[in-house]
Amino acid sequence: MAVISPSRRLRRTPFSEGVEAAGVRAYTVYNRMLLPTVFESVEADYRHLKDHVQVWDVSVERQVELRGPDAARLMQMLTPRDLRGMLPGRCFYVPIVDETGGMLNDPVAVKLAEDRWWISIADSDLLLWVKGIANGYRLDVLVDEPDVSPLAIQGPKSEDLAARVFGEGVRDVKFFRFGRFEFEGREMVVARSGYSKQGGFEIYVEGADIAMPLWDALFRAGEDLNVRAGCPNGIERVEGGLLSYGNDMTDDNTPHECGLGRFCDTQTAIGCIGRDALLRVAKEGPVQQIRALAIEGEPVPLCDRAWGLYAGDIRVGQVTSAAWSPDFATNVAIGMVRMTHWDTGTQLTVVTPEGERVATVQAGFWA
Ligand code: THG
Repeated sequence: MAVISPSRRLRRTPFSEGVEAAGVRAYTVYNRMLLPTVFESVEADYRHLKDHVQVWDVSVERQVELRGPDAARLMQMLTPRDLRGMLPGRCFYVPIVDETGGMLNDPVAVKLAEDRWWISIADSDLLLWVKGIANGYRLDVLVDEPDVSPLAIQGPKSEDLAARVFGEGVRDVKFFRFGRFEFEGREMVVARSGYSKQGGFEIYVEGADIAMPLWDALFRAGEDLNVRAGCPNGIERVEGGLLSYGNDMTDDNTPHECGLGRFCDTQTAIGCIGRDALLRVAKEGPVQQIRALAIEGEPVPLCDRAWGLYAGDIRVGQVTSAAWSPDFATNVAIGMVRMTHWDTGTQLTVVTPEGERVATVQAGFWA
């Protein structure tokens, strides 16, 4: 494949210097910004992530900030997850839906205060939708993208590394909650979260000027922990069933099709723009749903277009992410499968660019 030409439209991040010095080998584009995908190799990065600790430049997880008296009302308009019980200091994984119940994004909502929220977005232009709603409904709320760039610490040794830089107090931060911790005189939001199943933290770095000092401090502090630069790993996240917006689901899918029904309280999410549409579709139940699939044979190539899933000649779904898993010694995959063929153990044919393979519907994800 050819390289991508750099330009101002393709944004660098406040950590790009560090990422380049660490020897990044490949990037993807996410929210019009650079997201590393490979350092040593996807397999070597995977092994290291599962055994040690990595620091990830996930600046592409841009924040949509809501600030003002109508912030909480606006947040609830965006999602069918009931936010009434959500206290400041909490993070919620929230499906965001349009008026048809279609998924627009699957961010992490961070409640800083009753009148101040960050929506830590996946790869779609959510800012435009949120600004449109705020203005269309004449809400008393400011909506913008602040200078905040998340930096993730992921892997089994991430708590030790975080404690060395932010103090022992970070050990008490519970999953999907955050605390405020000081670094070089600056208060930082540090949450226990991240796009891996290996555990870790996400630091919401406010102000590009403090980004490289924090990056450097983490690498200095983690030398004997074998800390390395890393990135969301294409093998590990499929094993763990972490969905990728734009890959595994789009605005054509409801949260229920995405297996995100557990994050919907559509009955009580009063004000949610997609509520009526979701109440209608939820009555019938989804006719297709995300499934874990094992694909037999040699390692599959990267999945850059949907691979058809067939039962004989009949198309019954598609595979949207796949990778060879060294730990499970099979190709692990995420697909959308029609109801008639989604039961555990169902054997299907997947058409990969390298030919047909047997794909078996799994009971759940691997990790
Ligand atoms: N962290 C932050 N922002 C993000 C991501 C992140 N923005 C982009 C992208 N990732 C959004 N998508 C996801 C997908 C999965 C999860 C978080 C964001 C996730 N899911 C857990 C799971 O499925 O096991 C836990 C969900 C829960 O129980 O609440 O973490 O990673 N800041």
